[in-house]
Order: sequence, then C-alpha cells, then structure tokens
Amino acid sequence: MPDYEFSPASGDRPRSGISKQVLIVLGACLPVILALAIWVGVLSWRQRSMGTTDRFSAIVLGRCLTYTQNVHPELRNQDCKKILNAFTSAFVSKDPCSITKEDYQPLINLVTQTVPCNKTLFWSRSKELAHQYSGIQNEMFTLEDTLLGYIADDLVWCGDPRTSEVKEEFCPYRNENCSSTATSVFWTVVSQKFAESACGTVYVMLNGSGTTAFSKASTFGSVEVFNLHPDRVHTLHAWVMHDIGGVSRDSCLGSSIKELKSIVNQRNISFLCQDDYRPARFVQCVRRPEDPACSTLM
Ligand code: JS2
Repeated sequence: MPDYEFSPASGDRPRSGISKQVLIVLGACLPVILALAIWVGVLSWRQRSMGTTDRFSAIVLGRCLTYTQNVHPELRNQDCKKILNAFTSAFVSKDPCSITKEDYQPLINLVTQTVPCNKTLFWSRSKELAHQYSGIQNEMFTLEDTLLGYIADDLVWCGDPRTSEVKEEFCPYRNENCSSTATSVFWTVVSQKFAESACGTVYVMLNGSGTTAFSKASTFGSVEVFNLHPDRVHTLHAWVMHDIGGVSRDSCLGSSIKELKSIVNQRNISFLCQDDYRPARFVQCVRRPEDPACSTLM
C-alpha cells in the first residue's frame, strides 16, 4: 500500500480514506486514551484542591523542625505546622504594601521563647561577624538564633489579594510608596519582641569600618534600642569592630557612638563600649591569620 502525501496548501484531500485496519486499532485504543485523560485530569484537580506546598512554606517548615528538634530540642513541643500557618496567614491574600503589626500577632503569640539574661546580641551592619561569633559562643543569641529569626532569615515573602498563594518573586521593595511590606513589618515586630524580652547586660556588635558605627535610622537604632526595658536591662555593651586590614571610619570615641550613649543613658541604661573586642577579633582572625593585625593576638 503506497504512503500517501498530500499538501494541505494544494487543498488536495487524500484520495483514499484511512485504511480499515487503522480504524479498528484507533477504536480499540480510544477507551484507554479516554481513561488516561480522565486520570490526568483528576490528578491535577486533586493537586490544585489539596494545595501544593510552595518553596517558602517548605523552607519555613523544614527550618522550624530542624530548630525545634535538633538546634533547641527544649522547644520540641512547638507545633511547626501551626507556626507555618500563623506565619502565612499574616500576609497571604493581603495587599503586599499594607501589612500591619497586628497581622503577625497570632504568630508572635504562638512562639514562646526566652533568651537567658546577659546573652542577647544585637548587631548593625555586622550580620556575618555577629553570627560567626554567636555560632562559636553558642550561649549568645542574635535574633536569628531564636526560632522566629531562624525560620525567616534571608527569605523574602509576600501575598496578593487576588490569590491565596505565597509569593517570593515580584514582592515589592519597601519604599515611600510601599512602606509596610510583609518582610519589613515582620522584622520590625520580631526585633521589637527580641529587645523587649532582653535582660541583664545586652550586647551590640557595630561596624567601625562602615560610614558610621551607629545609625538612628537602622533597625537596631530605631526599634531595638527604644524597646529595651530599663527595669530589665541595666547595661548596653557595644563592640565596635573593624575589618581586618580595613579602614577605621568610626570607633567608641566617634560621634555616632556618643549619640548612642546619650540615647541609652537617657533611658536609664548604662553604656559601655570596646573597640575590636578581643574574642570577636579572634573570630575575624581565623580567616586572616597571616594579617599583621592578627599576629599580636596570638
Ligand atoms: C535578619 C533582617 C533578615 O539587631 C539586629 C537584628 O536583631 C535585626 O532584627 O535588626 C538589627 C539589624 O538591623 P540594622 O540595625 O538595620 O542593621 P543592618 O545591617 O542594616 O540590617 C538590616 C536588616 C534588618 C532587618 N532584616 N534581619 N535577617 O533576613 C533580615 N531582613 C531584614 N530586613
């Protein structure tokens, strides 16, 4: 039987119909094809109706389980699914520029964790060194060493009134036209709670190689400093750290630290300051042991 070619452009239709055998085979396969199509349809419907776990939710749930089961097993009774649900409920299906502190209150109420007195470490423009230090001095807590900071660190998230999806891309940056984003409000809320629950002597690691070590516009300078309770916190101890082999643009004697001292003293809290606090300098020198600034340490 010759293969027939036809060119649709010529408008020619095949001169001979499909052979009888092909029709029989197609008829026999049709039910299988139909059943397959129905099965795929049901599967995708179930997937949609059950809700797929998006990446953000998977990361937050995974981090929560790691933290409560391994990092701090004393929190093993925390319900990570409830925490995830309270977290996403704070922003999904909402205007991404109009998130409020109250949106996060159910999440804040769910997580009860207290940092021991004298073990709180704030930071400003020195995140990496602060975390390296608290990673070694592991009785010290930065916000990201607490459960809420740990599950959200370095993530971006937002919602959209038109869907119940958790979005990670195309989330608006915080600016004058969008001042209350899901992430910025979250960090303000948890930073405030972190400061409110601090007690004894609290510490802050500042960057003396940046433009100014202390800024009132920073989260530390605008939220945490003003939420320390003077009846719980008696001293704020600042460490102004300088990059190994880097420039020194500010120090304990600089004007920005004088401003920080004034704010703290006005809140009836004592203030101490050290340049290049030695134990933190050791942490810096681990990576640059050959640097002259480190030879005097050894
Ligand atoms: C962490 C994020 C993110 O004392 C520290 C922390 O307790 C933090 O809550 O606030 C302080 C640092 O903020 P600051 O003083 O503005 O310093 P920075 O180096 O400019 O850091 C800006 C980021 C602060 C809030 N924040 N903190 N992990 O993923 C994260 N994202 C944001 N926006």
